[in-house]
Amino acid sequence: MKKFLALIMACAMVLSLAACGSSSSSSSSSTEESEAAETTTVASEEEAEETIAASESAEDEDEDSDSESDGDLIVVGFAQVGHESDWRTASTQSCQEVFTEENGYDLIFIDCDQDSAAQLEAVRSFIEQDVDYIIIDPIVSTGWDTVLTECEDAGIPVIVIDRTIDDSTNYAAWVGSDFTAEGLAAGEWLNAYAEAMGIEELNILVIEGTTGSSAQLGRTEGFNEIAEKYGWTILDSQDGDFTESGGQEVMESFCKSYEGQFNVVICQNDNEAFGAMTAMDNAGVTYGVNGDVILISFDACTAGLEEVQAGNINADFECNPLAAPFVEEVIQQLEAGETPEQEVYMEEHWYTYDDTVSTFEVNGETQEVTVVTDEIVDAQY
Ligand code: GYE
Repeated sequence: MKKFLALIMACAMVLSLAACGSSSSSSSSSTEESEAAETTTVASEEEAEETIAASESAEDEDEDSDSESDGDLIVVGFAQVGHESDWRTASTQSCQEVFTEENGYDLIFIDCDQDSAAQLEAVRSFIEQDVDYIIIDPIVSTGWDTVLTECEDAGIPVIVIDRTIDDSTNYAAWVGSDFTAEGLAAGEWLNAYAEAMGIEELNILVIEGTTGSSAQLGRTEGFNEIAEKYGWTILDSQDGDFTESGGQEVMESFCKSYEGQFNVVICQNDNEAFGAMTAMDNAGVTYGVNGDVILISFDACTAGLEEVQAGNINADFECNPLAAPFVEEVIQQLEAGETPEQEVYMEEHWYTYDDTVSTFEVNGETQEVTVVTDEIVDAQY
């Protein structure tokens, strides 16, 4: 019954969300790590597989004792950012593959279409439905304290996935990526690459992700720190909303305003890079390993890696979207009355066309570069 009600309400929510307007976002200058962090883990795939296997075998036992019924399913509400990018599609699929009925879950999925007001509404609808757990991938990093207190008052644990929440520590755990580390790596790789290629002056254009999202804040902060360190010129930095059309639009205007003045374009995700490539093609600007412009991207989804392998994107800094198995692990720990790790970082790689730069340093730590091969492209999400 709970499940049936939940289904009706989820459908109603999706319809009402579809009717909502387009994205509204607030911004924050703080990218400080959540104070909730007491313990930190780097996610390992084996661990997650063990958890899934454990929950599957627990379910087999249920079936054996013939106690399996809808009421036994763990009801999970997931307020997803939207469907703006290849990364997002992989993240959604990861959740839908893990939180299945076979694994003992009833997943109520809401696509918030990059609209932060709709996302708050989605979380409140989960509270009304009295779900067992709420997963939030926060579109923006602020504005969360009130609704998270409401979740706590209702006794529903919240797990934050991917992007961070910067104005509240009122959640059980977070699983995601270190966006500042990604930005720092992109900057130091660029420095090493420019040196290797004998390029002395860097004039940079940046297409940022959604303003106020922790992915945009972290990647911008990390890259800007390196740009300042080496005295590079950032000609302009604009929001492309993590979409291909956004990237194309921003790059079209950059090509007009900065014609002949730039030799680096940084896109904060692959889809923006695809749009930027179209805009540069149309404007007759060459990019990639044989072009006039060094093109850097983030995410490293399959289509992004194909562009790296083709030499169109010089370097792609991975952001791993397959967090759902680790979220499941957190839920299983909470089910068992244990305290989960409060921060779990996804493992990520830095991908390039060739080994012009094979290692570089970030704050004294050596970073390896992975040259993209067919096997890597085939194995990627
Ligand atoms: O980089 C982008 C997506 O939050 C890390 O969101 C994620 C970002 C990702 O739209 O492609």
